[in-house]
Amino acid sequence: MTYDFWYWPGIPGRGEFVRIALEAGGIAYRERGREDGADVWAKRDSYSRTPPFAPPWLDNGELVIAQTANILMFLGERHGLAPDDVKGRFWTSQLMLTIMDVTAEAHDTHHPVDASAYYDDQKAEAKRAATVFREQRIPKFLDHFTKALGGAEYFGGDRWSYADTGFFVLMSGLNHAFPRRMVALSGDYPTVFTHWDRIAALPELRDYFASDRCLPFGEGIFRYYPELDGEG
Ligand SMILES: N[C@@H](CCC(=O)N[C@@H](CS)C(=O)NCC(=O)O)C(=O)O
Repeated sequence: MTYDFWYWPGIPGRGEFVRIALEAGGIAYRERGREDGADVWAKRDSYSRTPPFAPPWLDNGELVIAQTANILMFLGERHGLAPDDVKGRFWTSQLMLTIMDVTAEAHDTHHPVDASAYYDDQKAEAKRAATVFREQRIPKFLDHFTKALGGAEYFGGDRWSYADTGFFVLMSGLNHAFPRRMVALSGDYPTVFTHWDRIAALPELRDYFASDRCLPFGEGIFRYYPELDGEG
């Protein structure tokens, strides 16, 4: 069985959280939004039952599942990408929802007023939002993920889950958007920076990272504007 995976072409975006779990889990999928002639919005509008509001979504012909964290909970259960006890399942989902919260906040640093307007039209507000995000929110989240990891190798204990691969995407995205700030924080939160490296080194992801399926962040949710990265 091969999943149809739908996301915008050209950028990793929120789709990357799902894509990396599919790749790490060795789950067969087709990246439908990147195929010639694909029309993501038209496809979305074609669903009459359980329609997605926005990409990413997964379609296996029987189920159409949207919302990044929800898709991952599904994949976690179906494909063993999360612990299978109640505590572990909800803990993994909880972490993933927090990762998506941080992601939304990171997006809002460059588009704090209007997601459909140009960055140039909201630069002053972006600078203000980015300062708060950089100074207060990133450390607060890194502190939380340090506690969440505890002394364990992975969030769920002794095996990686979709929360670990999702965390990897988040750290990579933050590093793309706020490189100076992340370097400055790396000494204060060594546990989570080591964890980021640990997931980067997973043998399950080696082929993916070397493939053309793995795209640079570019102009997606995580964007690099030097003026939003502060002094470090
Ligand atoms: N909470 C949703 C957000 C989905 C979302 O905002 N998707 C973006 C792309 S990353 C989109 O295309 N949104 C179109 C829209 O909101 O109109 C999730 O986590 O999947």
